[in-house]
Amino acid sequence: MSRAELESLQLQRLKETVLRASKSPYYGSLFKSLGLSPESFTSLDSLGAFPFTTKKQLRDSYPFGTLAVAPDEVVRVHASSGTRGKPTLAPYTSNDLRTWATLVARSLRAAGVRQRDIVHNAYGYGLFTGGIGLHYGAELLGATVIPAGAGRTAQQITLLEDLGARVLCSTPSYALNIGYAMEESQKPLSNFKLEIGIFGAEPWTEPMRQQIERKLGIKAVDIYGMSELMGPGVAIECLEARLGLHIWEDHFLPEVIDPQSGLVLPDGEEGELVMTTLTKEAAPLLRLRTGDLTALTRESCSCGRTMSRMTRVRARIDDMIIVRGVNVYPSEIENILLQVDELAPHYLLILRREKALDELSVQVEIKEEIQSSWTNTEHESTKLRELEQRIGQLLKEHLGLTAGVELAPSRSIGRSEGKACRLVDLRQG
Ligand code: DLL
Repeated sequence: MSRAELESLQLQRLKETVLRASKSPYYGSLFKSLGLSPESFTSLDSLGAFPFTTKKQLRDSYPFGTLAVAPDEVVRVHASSGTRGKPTLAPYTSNDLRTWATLVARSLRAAGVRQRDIVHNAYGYGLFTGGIGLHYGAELLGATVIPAGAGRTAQQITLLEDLGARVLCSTPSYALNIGYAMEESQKPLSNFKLEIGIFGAEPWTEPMRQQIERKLGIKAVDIYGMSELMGPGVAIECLEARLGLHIWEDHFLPEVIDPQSGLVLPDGEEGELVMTTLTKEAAPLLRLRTGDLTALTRESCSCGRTMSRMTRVRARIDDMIIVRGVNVYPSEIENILLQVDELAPHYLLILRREKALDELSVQVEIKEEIQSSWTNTEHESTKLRELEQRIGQLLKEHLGLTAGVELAPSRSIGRSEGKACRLVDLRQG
């Protein structure tokens, strides 16, 4: 689709969306207080005059303030992970579910999944949209789905080996966990038929992608989504380029803003992703601030797809840590740690408050083979201390961060089955 065709479709769908949204209690009263009528939206640019919707506003309108259809038209409800307070709910009409499955099928196709494939789905099933979202999309594509869900890792490995899945879907941290468990089971990679991984739902880095690809012998593809918008399948990397995630712009209208000023940023500049849904019926959203940091590009992609791409989400704005005046995101620390050869990709960031100052300590596991080659040698403690100092220096040099570094024994840091929890905040006691 050309840009002009796409924009005309977007405008038509935006007008329908605004009309639909005006029927919800939340947007209805907002339109009234702003003196706006759905007819005010005459161009895509006119959306710029509309205020943002924040996650706090969604939480405050819990449970169904943004519902724009009669309750009996709702056929399913999911919820955001709710790691920060009350969850927000995501209601769907039957059309919404059809659109969702279609977009996940389209995403999987772009990631190289085919009808003949076996898809092992290790995203959690339930209120979280990962499991069920990937499930119905893969089925619509005609693939065979193994609804493994998250957890029981030993059984996952048996199923992967016996059923010969070519595609693994999970969070990146769980994929790594599965990779380590496969290694520990001492089964050679040649026993498995895995070739593609569809990983998302949490921030991850390029070095993490390389580690996962090496451990599992696959190509890893980044998939983005959010329950309030739909679930997984809002954007995905194409297998051909894996250079930014194509946003399905016939269903979502993306903007990137400066999180402080709220001004819309030009393509290529990193800021907060803001999304407007274009086809959602049950709970349409206008200019939702996602809290995710990314940049947009409308440059053409070598795969031939014309829809814009977003760069890999660098971080959630809410996850920013401020240590002694330095602002840092967990993924930036991950980027450094995973490039140190002696370290395993398992880490935890612990934030404490000492005499009114925030202190960060970085706990990271040392690779098992390194640990065993140093254990009980004369230089063990010197080597450990030198490595801690080297990591501390790298964090200082690259991020300006002063942090304590603690090397943790192999397998001592808890493994994730869903979204990894990297930060332990002990500041409130
Ligand atoms: O995580 C939906 C999903 C499921 C996406 C499976 C991909 C795969 P929520 O639980 O509502 O929905 O969390 C949404 O997760 O705002 C981002 O902060 C983060 N997130 C999702 N995908 C990515 C990604 C699902 N590829 C929140 N990279 C979003 C980085 C991601 N962060």
